[in-house]
Amino acid sequence: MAAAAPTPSVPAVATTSSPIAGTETSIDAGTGNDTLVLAAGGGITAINLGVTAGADQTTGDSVAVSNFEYVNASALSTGITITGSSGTNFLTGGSGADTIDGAGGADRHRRGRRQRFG
Ligand SMILES: [Ca+2]
Repeated sequence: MAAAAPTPSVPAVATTSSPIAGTETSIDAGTGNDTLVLAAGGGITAINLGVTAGADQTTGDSVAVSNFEYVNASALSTGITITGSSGTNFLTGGSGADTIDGAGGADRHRRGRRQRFG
């Protein structure tokens, strides 16, 4: 399933199933395994997939992002912190100095210069 290319003005987030226009104030992935794809940083400094279901998973942005299981931040050149949940997470960092913590579960990690597996 290929993600549609985000438009240049899009900042923060898109899902693999439906690109986000950049004007949303909340994005709820709902049930299933969903990938949060960052087309640009949008001010996000940290992503925590382990927050309570329905809670905001991103820090530093103005969008309430919830119920994602996977993160693909490969488009970013700035370092961010990505924390997984107790379930299975696929976490992909960018070219910056990322800190990635799987936080348990059968995770897969890619890229990111600084990674802590667990
Ligand atoms: Ca947020």
